[in-house]
Amino acid sequence: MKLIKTLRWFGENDAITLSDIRQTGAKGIVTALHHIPNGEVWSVDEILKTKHQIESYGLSWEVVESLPVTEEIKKASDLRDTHIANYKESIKNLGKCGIKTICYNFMPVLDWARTDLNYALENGAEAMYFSVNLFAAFDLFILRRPNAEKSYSITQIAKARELFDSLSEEEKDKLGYNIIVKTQSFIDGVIKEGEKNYLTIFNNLLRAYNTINKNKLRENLSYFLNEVIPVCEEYGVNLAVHPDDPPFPLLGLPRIVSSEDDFEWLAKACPSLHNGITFCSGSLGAKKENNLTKLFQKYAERVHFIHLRSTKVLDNGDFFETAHLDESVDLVSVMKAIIEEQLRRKQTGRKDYNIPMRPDHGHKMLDDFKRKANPGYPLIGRLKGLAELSGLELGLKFMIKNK
Ligand code: DNO
Repeated sequence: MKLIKTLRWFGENDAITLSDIRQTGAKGIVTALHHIPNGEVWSVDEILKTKHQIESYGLSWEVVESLPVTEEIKKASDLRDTHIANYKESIKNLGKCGIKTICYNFMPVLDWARTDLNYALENGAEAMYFSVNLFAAFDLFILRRPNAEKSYSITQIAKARELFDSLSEEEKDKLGYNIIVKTQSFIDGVIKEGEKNYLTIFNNLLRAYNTINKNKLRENLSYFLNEVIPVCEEYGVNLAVHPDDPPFPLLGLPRIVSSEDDFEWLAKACPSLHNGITFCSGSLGAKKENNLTKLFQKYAERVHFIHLRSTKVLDNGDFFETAHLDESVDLVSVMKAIIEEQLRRKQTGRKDYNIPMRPDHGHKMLDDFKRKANPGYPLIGRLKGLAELSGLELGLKFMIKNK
């Protein structure tokens, strides 16, 4: 019984190669068919090409991250049913090829958000940081989203203004580009690398959600799940929703996978265990009220994929990605709960007790500075996380067994 150690790979364009990954101790790959446009069918042929390529390195394709749920499905436009039909076809094809875990998210427009991709740590490594006030500055004065001021208090607006005024023109451009394009394009975001008109396009995408509140977005997720989960059941595939990152509303958009309350709703909306969760400790951990261990324990039976990293939340609400095993975040008790869940699955005859896990993100360190990896996905930083987490798992398992 063990967690399946995986690393994410972004395909041919990734500066980190499969032969790098196989030296890290990871056995599994987490990837997607990034060359297929969002909303189109993943054919058996295309799936097998990537699967065989991964296997030629002695690795296995464990998880799809992500099979993108399009904006059309999220906002229930006229194209929704066509995209859902294509999604079902892709699930079927993945199932036939033996790839049984699919991660996806239901965040409108923006997949994840950070304001600084190169936050300098004391030891010389770099992490990713989210500043509440800088994000507000982006929203109010760079994006100039209509009615944005309604999302902030007067004090926040004043702080954002002060910050904005302190930025050079170059820094302003970089902030907007990083939030809208750089952190999104490589994970199949809606705006592609090199797009010049990104501010206008982004504002238009946001505008489509003016009439979609939390309840409506929940309705759209429920509709999607009740369509696709029967196909998952038929082909033995598990879906695993990724939590919102960060787990609080941004840009006036609704958020529906951020908290215990949301997980409760999700489980009720479609009770099948194929309707599962990607337990991402780093995303969930950016909300102080989320008790990671309790949250894991309560929804453990639905967890089909695990992302482990630690998030340090500061008093002003800012957060940054601290070392994977930073003691201020109790991943030791999360890992213990994971092992207990594996034991429970084994004892109750569930076959999926070897849950896939990846160290999520990683600090940029050492030789990482010589390579152009995607933000959050350097090699050495993730290798360090993987090694630490694997040791933690082994030690805890030993203790639990010999108790
Ligand atoms: C960022 C990732 C997310 C995640 C998607 C899953 O590093 O955690 O992009 O892959 O939200 O759909």
